[in-house]
Amino acid sequence: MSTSRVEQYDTTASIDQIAAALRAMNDTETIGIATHMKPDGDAIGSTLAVARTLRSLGKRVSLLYMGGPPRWLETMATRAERNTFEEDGLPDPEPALWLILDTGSWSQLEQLTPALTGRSSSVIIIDHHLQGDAPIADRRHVDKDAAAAAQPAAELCRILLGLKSCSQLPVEIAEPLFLGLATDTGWFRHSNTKPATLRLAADLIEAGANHSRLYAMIEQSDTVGRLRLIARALGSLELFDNDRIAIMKLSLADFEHAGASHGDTGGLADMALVIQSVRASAVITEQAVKAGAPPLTKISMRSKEGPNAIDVNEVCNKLGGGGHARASGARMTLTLDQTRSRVLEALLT
Ligand SMILES: [Mn+2]
Repeated sequence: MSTSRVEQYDTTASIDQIAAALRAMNDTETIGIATHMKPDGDAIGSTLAVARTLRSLGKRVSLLYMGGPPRWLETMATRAERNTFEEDGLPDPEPALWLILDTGSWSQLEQLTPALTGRSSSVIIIDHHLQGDAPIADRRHVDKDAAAAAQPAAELCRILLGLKSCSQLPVEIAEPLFLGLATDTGWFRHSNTKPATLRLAADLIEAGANHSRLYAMIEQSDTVGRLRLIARALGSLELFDNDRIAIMKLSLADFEHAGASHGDTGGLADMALVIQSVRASAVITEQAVKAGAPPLTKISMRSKEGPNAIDVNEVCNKLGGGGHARASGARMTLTLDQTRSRVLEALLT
């Protein structure tokens, strides 16, 4: 009799074991490092830090970003650290090992799927999300209590470099890690900010991370187009359920009129949470598709801490997505208005 069960998306390898596996890599073999589509501060920060650590140990590393990196990446990373799938394609030669940080979901690894399929023994995941696809990698470190992937990534860098404390990390490794922590916690304001998050942040500042420079780089370098896009999103605001639920939507025409790109939507879902009565907020954006393809939308959802807080991970699970209890997302092959109905239904039931 055979029994089948779905493998849980949980930790199967310690950071020590992952460090040992990376150390054991032959110096002629390439370690591919990748993260989720449209990488954010944590995705970039944790991958850059680990790549720089491995390179400093003489390892051959190939970093790859997919789906359009943020514009500040040019400030953070050298050209060799800014390879994109769109411009550079998959690494050549093919990596002997893939290290994926800040995701473990097929849906977030789109263009990498052919390279990763059927080779779970040579894929390692370091993540902090509640959901993922366990079959991608045999060795997974999923720290669901970590505020950012940068937390386990910092531990990996520390162990690889044989340091006692993260305060001893070289500044070029400490700074991207700080960026990951800061951006995934909304600059240490969100509920995922724990004592361990702040202790690591303190260590990284001690190591030389310049937090005010990073803040200006990330939060004070918007384009006019982004501000015009925010205006259009706020103009679309609808409130439901006694003003507890906020929904905003952006069409492709909104992006065009604002002179904005899809990379300009970061933080939009947080904005409606400034309304006292709002408990959960969703932003739905129309995505560009090839001619003849079904419509595609992206949903970004946030919720506020407090009594009877809405678990937007559960809500997004109903829509085929997921993430965290306070920050989650999904994609749907529907029109904007169809998605709006489904989002509302999922939030109200
Ligand atoms: Mn993250």
